[in-house]
Amino acid sequence: MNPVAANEEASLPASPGHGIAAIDLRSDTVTRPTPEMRRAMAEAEVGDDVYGEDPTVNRLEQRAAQIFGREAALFVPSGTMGNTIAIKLLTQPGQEIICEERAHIYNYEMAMLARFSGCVPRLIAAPDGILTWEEIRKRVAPKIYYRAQTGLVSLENTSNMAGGSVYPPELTDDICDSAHALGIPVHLDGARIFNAAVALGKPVAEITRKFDSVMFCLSKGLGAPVGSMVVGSRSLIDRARVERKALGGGMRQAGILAAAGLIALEKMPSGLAEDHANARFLAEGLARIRGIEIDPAKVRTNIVVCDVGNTGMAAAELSRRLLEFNVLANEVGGVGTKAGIRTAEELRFVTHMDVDRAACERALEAVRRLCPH
Ligand code: TLP
Repeated sequence: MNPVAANEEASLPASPGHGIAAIDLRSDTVTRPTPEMRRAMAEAEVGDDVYGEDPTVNRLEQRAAQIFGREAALFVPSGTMGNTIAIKLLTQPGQEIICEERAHIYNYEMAMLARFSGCVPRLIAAPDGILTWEEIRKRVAPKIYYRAQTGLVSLENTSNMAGGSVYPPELTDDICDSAHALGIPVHLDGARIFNAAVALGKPVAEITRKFDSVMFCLSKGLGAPVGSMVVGSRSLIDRARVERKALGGGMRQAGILAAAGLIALEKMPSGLAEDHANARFLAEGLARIRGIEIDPAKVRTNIVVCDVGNTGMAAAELSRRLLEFNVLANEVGGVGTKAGIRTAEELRFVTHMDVDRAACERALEAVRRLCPH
């Protein structure tokens, strides 16, 4: 379908905000559990998971380990906790962690890498959020006793604030091999690794096999209400269980949540391709609006980050005015830089299972109405 024609036909609420369901493109974290998940939650067999006695959590952990081709997995309440635990296990206080400047672990995790692990970030600004070994190598600390040593490289796939960009597997393999050759472990913030896998047409096990630890989220595009997982070797996961308890993440009858997680893991990855197509559709429409900068060809997963600086409106204002049309999109400026200065006017649209093509058409039409032609 011609997206422009579709936009022109798209209908908007005559009286904004009244009785029309919101089109919530703020994040894929807003997805609600499916009826099948709710039934499974109600019927879940449970026990006390701090004693290792919750059969549903145990099943979820075994299944996640199997899917990722690893020895073990741990169910954690959030992606932030999963990253925090992995970073703690792979570093020593006083070390540096190399990551991209837009990384979630640096910008949105309340400085837990410093608070819990005693590390500092060594940032790299990379085109589209995709690091290479060549760039990383230049930031590895010299082996001199009075310099803080590089303790970890942390990658994010997909790279959220860079517009859901995807690492080519040859690049991540190369980064892992090269870092390991220097004795540096590599963590993957794979909150949206299933989106990357779908975009690449490869299994998650294949694209994550060389990382020392992998965190992925059940509660984003996969639709579970709560929960993330850390996967790795048996000894890493045994130690991860201790750190999870230290953080207050020991959950008791968590099988209620794991039951939804199992469905997220088994059934939901197949729906992600549709979210990706909707994001591309949104990006193509946004690219035609004067003042909005976005390259639709770069949109390969479910995230669209566009620069709205030339629309005459700040991103925060556009976000606020979209509310009049019941369209929700977050202003996300300030995590990346251009020539060392924080980028400011960025708006993010995230597609997911609770927004269909018609909703995306309505969202686009709302942006068109607000931006001068
Ligand atoms: N991301 C959220 C916000 O915190 C920005 C979002 O709406 O995208 N890693 C990545 C790459 C993430 O995008 C997120 C959440 C996390 C980790 C943390 O997951 P939670 O929210 O479960 O702690």
